Amino acid sequence: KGLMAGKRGLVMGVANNRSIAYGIAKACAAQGAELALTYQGDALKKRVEPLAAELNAILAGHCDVTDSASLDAVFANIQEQWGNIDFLVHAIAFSDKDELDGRYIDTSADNFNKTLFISCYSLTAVAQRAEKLMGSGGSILTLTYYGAEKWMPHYNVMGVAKAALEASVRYLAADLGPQGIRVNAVSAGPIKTLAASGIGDFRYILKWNELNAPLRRTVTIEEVGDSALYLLSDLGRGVTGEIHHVDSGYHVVG
Ligand code: 0WD
Repeated sequence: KGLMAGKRGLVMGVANNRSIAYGIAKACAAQGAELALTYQGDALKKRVEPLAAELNAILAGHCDVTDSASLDAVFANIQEQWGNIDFLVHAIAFSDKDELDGRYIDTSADNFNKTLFISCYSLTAVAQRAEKLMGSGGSILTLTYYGAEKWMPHYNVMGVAKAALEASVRYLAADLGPQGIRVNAVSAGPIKTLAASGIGDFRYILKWNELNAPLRRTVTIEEVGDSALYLLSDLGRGVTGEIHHVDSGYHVVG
């Protein structure tokens, strides 16, 4: 029963119950998916454990994408427990808070590298490992933001990372298409999460979207989750390399 019945998926990037990854995980679980969640460090483990229990999900372990051994361990763990997976959600991004304010031109080389590595390269790193566990095809989904396409105040180096992430979606889609693995992104409108709280003037961005998006409101993690279902389930079986906006239509006016 359900759009995701019989499907198993790994969801990376749940930090708490406000995380977009949690909204997607909830939507998948409600449609019958079996889930595995990763967490970044012990502090987040405490938050993720009860969410995993609520979703009947297994914990696939600690994963910091800057530590390839932790990535390998997570995928080895999944392979051991499940053998294969049908989908993967990548909802991971990071940049130094000090540089999500002010001007892009002031980005340091260190934070540029870190931001691009964690927010962009990590999708490729997980796709390399997921490919081996998606023998009969699969669906990989990442999260991006409109700041990849247009200048946005304070988004700075994260906008550059998201532009590279969106290009990665297209290249990965071409590489993995012959094996029936689809790679897509949801470009979500602004949502108040832990990661978003690091962005300068975020409340103003939310308000601006409320006033100017065609639907005259912001989106919720539940709405992002429901749209993600289309790309993760067989409903989206003909779709790959796509950047799907779930943003109350803001991208047509902004
Ligand atoms: O407005 C928003 N919130 C939008 C977010 C609009 C459009 C897109 N997005 C994207 C983000 O850029 C990100 O890619 O959605 C994705 C999920 O972000 P979120 O749900 O907004 O934020 P959050 O709940 O904080 O989850 C992101 C998590 C991290 O949380 P914190 O806040 O502790 O950094 O990404 C994970 C971590 O759990 N993460 C990592 N995971 C593994 N290794 C790493 C890392 N090195 N760094 C961050």
